[in-house]
This record gives sequence, C-alpha cells and structure tokens, in this order.
Amino acid sequence: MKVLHTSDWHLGQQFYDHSRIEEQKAFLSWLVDTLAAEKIDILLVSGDIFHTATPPAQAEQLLYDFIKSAKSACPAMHIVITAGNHDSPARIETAKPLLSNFDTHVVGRFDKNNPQNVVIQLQIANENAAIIAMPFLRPSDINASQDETARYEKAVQCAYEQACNEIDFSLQPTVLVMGHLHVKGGDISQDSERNLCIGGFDSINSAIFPESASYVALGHLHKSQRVAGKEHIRYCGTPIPMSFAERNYQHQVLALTLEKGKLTSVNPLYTPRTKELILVPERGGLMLGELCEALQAIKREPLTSTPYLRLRMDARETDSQFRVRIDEAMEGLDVHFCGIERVHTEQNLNADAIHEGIEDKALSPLQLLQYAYQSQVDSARDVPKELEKILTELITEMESLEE
Ligand SMILES: [Mn+2]
Repeated sequence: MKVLHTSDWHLGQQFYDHSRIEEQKAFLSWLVDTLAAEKIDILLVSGDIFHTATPPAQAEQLLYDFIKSAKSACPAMHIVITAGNHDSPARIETAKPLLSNFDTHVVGRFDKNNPQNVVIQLQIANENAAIIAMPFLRPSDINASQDETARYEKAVQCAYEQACNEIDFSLQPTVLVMGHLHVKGGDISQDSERNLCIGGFDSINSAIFPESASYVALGHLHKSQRVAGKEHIRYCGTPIPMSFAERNYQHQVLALTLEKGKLTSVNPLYTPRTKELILVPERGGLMLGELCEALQAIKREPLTSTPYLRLRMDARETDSQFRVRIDEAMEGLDVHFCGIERVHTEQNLNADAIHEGIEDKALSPLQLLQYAYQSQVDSARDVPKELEKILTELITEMESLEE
C-alpha cells in the first residue's frame, strides 16, 4: 500500500501582500504528477489546507481543481483531508457530500458524541485500512481548557482513544492516524509557528497515539521531522516556505510504503520551489550604503523567477531618506518586495538564544517578555515590574473572557 503524507498547504496565503496562488498552483500540479508516478493509493492532507477561515475563492477553486485532476490521474486513489487550526471546521465540510463522490473524505471537526465520524474505513486492493482522520482539536470540541496544558492533553488523548475504540484492530492490518497539533519533541521554525506554542499550551506527548498505529501523519509544524525518535510518527512540513526563516530548508512531501500494516519505507519527495526567498543580508543588518551596494550586486545576477526580497537595515542608520535611496537602488529589479526590517545588533545576538530557548522548553509569556525587553529595549536590565503586572493582568482578563 502506498500512502502520500502532506499538510499545511495554507492555500490563499498572502506573503507580505503578494499572492501565492501561482506557487501553490505549481505545487499542486507537481503533486498530481507525483501521485501518478508513485502510484499512490491514499493521499493524507493533515490540516491547514487554507491559510484563513475565509479563504479567497481562488484558493478554494485551487483545491477543487486539484481533487478533480488528482482523481483523473489516479482514479482508484482515496484522499483524506482534515481541518487544521487555520481552517474553518464548518466551511471545509461544506463540499463533503459532493467530494465523497470523488473518494475524497473531509473531516472538519471532532464530535465527542460521534467519534465514528473521524474514522474512515477503506479497502485498498484486498487490504483493509482504517484512518483516524483527527482534525485540529479546539478546547471547546473536547471540553478542555487550553490554559491548563495537562487537562488539554488528557482531553486530546481521550479523543484519540474514543476514535480508536471504533476500530477493530484485529481486522485492520493498516491503521493510519492523522493529527494537527504540536507534539513534544517537534522542532519549530522561527517566525511562522512561534505563536502557536507560547507557554507550551498545545504541546502534547506522542504517547497519546495508539501503539498499533502503522503510521502517524502529523501537520502543524512546518519542518519535516520524525517525532520522539520514532520512524512512524512524522511531520511532513509545509510544501512551500511560509516565512523567511524557512528559506534554507528543503520542503517536501512523504511517500510511504506499507506491507500488511507494517511501515517499510518513508521517502521524502522534494517539492519544486518556484520562487526564491532572498534575505539581504543573511544575518544581522547593513548600513544604508552597504545595502544599496548589495542591491546592485543582486542586479548583476540573473534572476530566473521573480523572487521575494526582504532587506535588513542596521537600526543605527540615521538617514531619514533611506526609503528613497532603496527605491532608487531597486529600480529595474524584478522582485516581490517584502519590506525593510530594522535590526538592532543586540537583537541579532539574542535572536538565536530566543530560538534555542523556545526549542528546548516552551517559554511562558513572562519569559518571552523578558527576552523581548532585553533584546529590544535594554539588555542590561530586567523587565520593569509595572510591565510584568500589565501583562499578567491582560492574560488573566483574556482567560476570564475565554471561560
Ligand atoms: Mn497549523
């Protein structure tokens, strides 16, 4: 049995005001060819199909065009799509009755009174396969509060158990489990997911997945990776870079082979990048004159497709006409301009520390405030008590609103 695992398409994402429809179209057209070449039986898309709950019509059309093309290239293939935290659970299910005619199974929400709704039973050739198509679990779906990590984790575990109880494991050699969540031990990318795990609220232990699962197909983190050292629990990552922090990483989908329910191979298939992301400079910031020189150097290089370009200017630069000079330097340069970031030298030094801190252990909001204060305001001082108090009050107020 051949399965392809992908997630986090974020269709309809605007990248610094630039539409990404062309890049996404190119990815989906590559995916159709790949599904056919690899003779895929089941395609799993683990959440965040769209970038927002109300995606542009063009993005929705992209999805439906893809399903149509994929099914004509691979008539026997099944497609399973779950909602991520970016998707609207209701909206993603609107086309469910129609899509079922295309062997496409869509799950937007987990209903604890109907756990069987997330279980999809398939027959592939002569083999049975069960798929637990678990979408992103909102605390309200599972009677849990996300402020209390332990209780949320317990409720997530309970949802998986409920779904597993719908399956007769002895009849199902192949059990594929999907999830859209932050599982402990996962590595996060710097800009595009950071906000999702502040305080570790939704970081969940991988032990919640059933032991007899053939494979766990995860979405939510943007870097492809194994989880907790396990071959069969994986994030496949986003197929195209979602932020400049992801520019030096090879995006991919995962092709799996299973024999009688046993995972026998996992092959990353690298997605083509149709637009490059250029950050000038790669590290730190430049003074205006150096930045203009760097732009001239880019002009001398042949650019194949209109790349994204973001500039980083040293915060000590005092020339108030910088924007005019940069515009002049960029004249004739065929790029999608993504703005100028002012970089403090202190911030450069601390950026890595913050990143490491987040990877090692999730930071509490107060720790994040401390890092932000020391990197952007005063590296030698602690956060003033009044600021801490305001943040604490704000958090308490938000928590009471949520309840
Ligand atoms: Mn997500």
